[in-house]
Amino acid sequence: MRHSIGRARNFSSVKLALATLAALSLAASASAISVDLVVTDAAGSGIASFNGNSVTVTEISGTGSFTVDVQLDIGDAGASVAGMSLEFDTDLSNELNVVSYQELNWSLVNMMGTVSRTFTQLSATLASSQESCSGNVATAGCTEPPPPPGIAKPPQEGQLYTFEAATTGTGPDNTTLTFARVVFEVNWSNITSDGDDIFSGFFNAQDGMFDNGSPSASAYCGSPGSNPETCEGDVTFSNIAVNKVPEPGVVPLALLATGGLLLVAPRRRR
Ligand SMILES: [Ca+2]
Ligand SMILES: [Ca+2]
Ligand SMILES: [Ca+2]
Repeated sequence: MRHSIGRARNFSSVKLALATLAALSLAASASAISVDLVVTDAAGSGIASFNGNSVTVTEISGTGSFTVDVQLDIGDAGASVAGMSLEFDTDLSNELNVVSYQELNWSLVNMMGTVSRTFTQLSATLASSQESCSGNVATAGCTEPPPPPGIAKPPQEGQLYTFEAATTGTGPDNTTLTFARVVFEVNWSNITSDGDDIFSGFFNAQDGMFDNGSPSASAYCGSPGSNPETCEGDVTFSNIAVNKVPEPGVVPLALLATGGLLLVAPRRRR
């Protein structure tokens, strides 16, 4: 099911389910899960290239957008619960807008080539979402609520909080799943080559992942700086950078300057 970005919805059922499963957590048994953000497609004018964790935008304005798949690379301890979030434009630069996002189900997927396992959403949508905004500017998704007259609206980062899936039985293991899919459009005038712009992590309080441990699932832990982080290394996250191609005028101007010197030089020798 596809969603456009909107305000927070009721997610008490997600919290309850995660809390219930968290309460079952006993001994630790670690095996890594990697959350990989992968740019899988781009459309519209102005996208120069995309490759894995990066998108390069031309200097030409247009309506370019690109698709990010959130992939879970799950090890042999498996995953019975997985919840994670995305943040973007955390530097408040508003380089990106969300066009759409999806959570994806795996019902009766043939895991490991032998058994069918169900790994499905606990909630029909996200816990909450927020568009990145430039402040007191009516940009896409940023007009609700409108700022009162004469009051500046502060800029804000983008948030897509808690993509989740879970099972009450045995979840997937030794596989890579496309867990969620997000389409972003670029705001040309704001794009800069400033490092990562889209981040994956345990950013929301209800985020977390649990293995297939028997009889009770054990919690995975996040990478340093994430929440939870108490036993770092079980879950690793990746990011995406959206950059501009180098200024097209720089090289031609340099060549022109060199050519000008060459033209001037012979005259001096006369
Ligand atoms: Ca935005
Ligand atoms: Ca940025
Ligand atoms: Ca950027």
